[in-house]
Amino acid sequence: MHWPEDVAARYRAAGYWRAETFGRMLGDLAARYGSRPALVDGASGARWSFRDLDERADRLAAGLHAFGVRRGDRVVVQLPNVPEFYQVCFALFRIGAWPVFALPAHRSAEISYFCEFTEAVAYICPDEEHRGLAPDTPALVLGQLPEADPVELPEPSPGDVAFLQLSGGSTGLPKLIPRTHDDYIYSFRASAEICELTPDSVYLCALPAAHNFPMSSPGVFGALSAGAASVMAPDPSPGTCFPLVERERVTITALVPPLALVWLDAAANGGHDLSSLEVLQVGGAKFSAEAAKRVGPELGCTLQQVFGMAEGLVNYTRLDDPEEVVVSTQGRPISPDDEILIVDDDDRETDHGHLLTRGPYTIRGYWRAEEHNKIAFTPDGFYRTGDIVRRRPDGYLVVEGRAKDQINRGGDKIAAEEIENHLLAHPAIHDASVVAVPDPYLGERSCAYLICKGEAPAKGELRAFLRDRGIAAFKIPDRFEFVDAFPQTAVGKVSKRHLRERT
Ligand code: OOB
Repeated sequence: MHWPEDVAARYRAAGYWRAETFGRMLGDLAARYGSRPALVDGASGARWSFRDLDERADRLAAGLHAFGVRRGDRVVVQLPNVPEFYQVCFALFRIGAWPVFALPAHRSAEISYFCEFTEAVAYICPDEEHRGLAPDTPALVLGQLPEADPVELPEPSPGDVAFLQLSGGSTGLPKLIPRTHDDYIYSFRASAEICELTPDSVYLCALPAAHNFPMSSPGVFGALSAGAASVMAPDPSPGTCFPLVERERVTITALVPPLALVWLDAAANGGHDLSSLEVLQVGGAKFSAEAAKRVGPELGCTLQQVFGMAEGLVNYTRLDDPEEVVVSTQGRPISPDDEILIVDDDDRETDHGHLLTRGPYTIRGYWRAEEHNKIAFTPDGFYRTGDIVRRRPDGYLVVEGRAKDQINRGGDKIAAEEIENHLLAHPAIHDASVVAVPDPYLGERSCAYLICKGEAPAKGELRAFLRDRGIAAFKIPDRFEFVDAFPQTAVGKVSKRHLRERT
């Protein structure tokens, strides 16, 4: 699962891995930036300084330790965008326990799976109603988290796993991504540099805080590492965020493409002073060149395209890149040591095909997924991203498509197989195949093609059935189509390409 020792030594020698841990990083930041704002609660206006965050992390670490949380234990964390999100992260990092970052949209099917699979010792959730999502795991509710006087806790090693992030996935069950202190801290420090963050920058966390993009690209961790403040927005709508941009003089934020479109349209109506905004990052799904061209003129800020993945590799357009590069590419990697390999279906090198990558912050394997790792990684440690890209002569990447069996619904990732398995549990369904269909707003929506055993169930009944199985709402297919048979490939597998072409 880890990097070979000679590779690790190279990353240390190059200065990427600096033998730092999250816990120590926060202590150093508190010493350096003390009373400067670290986190602002967008809803209440509460402000936490670097020192506040450091002290609250220590008190919570002591409380969680007294509760029984130990080094290496897993704790499923499902919290909204509030400063406490980061208090919980740093408290667990100080103990050396691993947060498992669930999304706010996850429901009982996902949460109970994460708790069981990771053998979590606790589930930290937003409110009392969430307790029931994981009935067998002790729940700790926001607002009642255990705090105690700080205790001495041994520091974890920089090479240790710091947390488990979720993969977008293309298999029946989501895979867990082990990120270490060394590798993650490098990725957001280098990102903060690329995004030119200074202590006077103000980052707006508009997307769900648990997602890798607003967490580390450069995200809140990158902002903290640069001594900058982060504003936690309760939701990403212009109605919520525009007043926050104005009030807090936000300089940089990150959105997925559909939200960027909503922001562009809302900005045209005026009413808020967005002049502090210097950089709008857009990523998570392909941002069309037409929409990209609108950002500069209509929002008065620099667009930065971000093509990243929770498994590691993140590409950015640079802030001084010419417009042509910014609107028509998805950037280039963070690190000179990010290795990019583009191959055809037979793993022969080309400049337009499957993207494989390896580097100082890209994992070498999913956690407890030995069989899947044989498919998802090459024997020499390259991660098969499942993305189809083209590399331009200048080294910039253009995302051209996807080979993985996934729907990218405006940045929300849906593994087709996961939804097919839920549909197959319905007594009237004989076979199911879930595919992406193009959508002008979300980029893609999901469509379930179904073969029924007898009479087709009502579509409303199917939606209710999936809701009752406890899956996140964004995974419920936008469309259902009933068919007698699926088109097949030459070898007799379901041809999703032909299914997609039917719509
Ligand atoms: C980000 O991370 P994930 O793990 O939710 O999803 C990764 C996948 C990529 O493999 C790719 O298929 C797609 O999302 N993707 C993009 C994209 N950015 C991500 N596809 C086209 N254009 C883009 N700009 O989505 C993520 C993680 C860190 C930073 C930004 C995004």
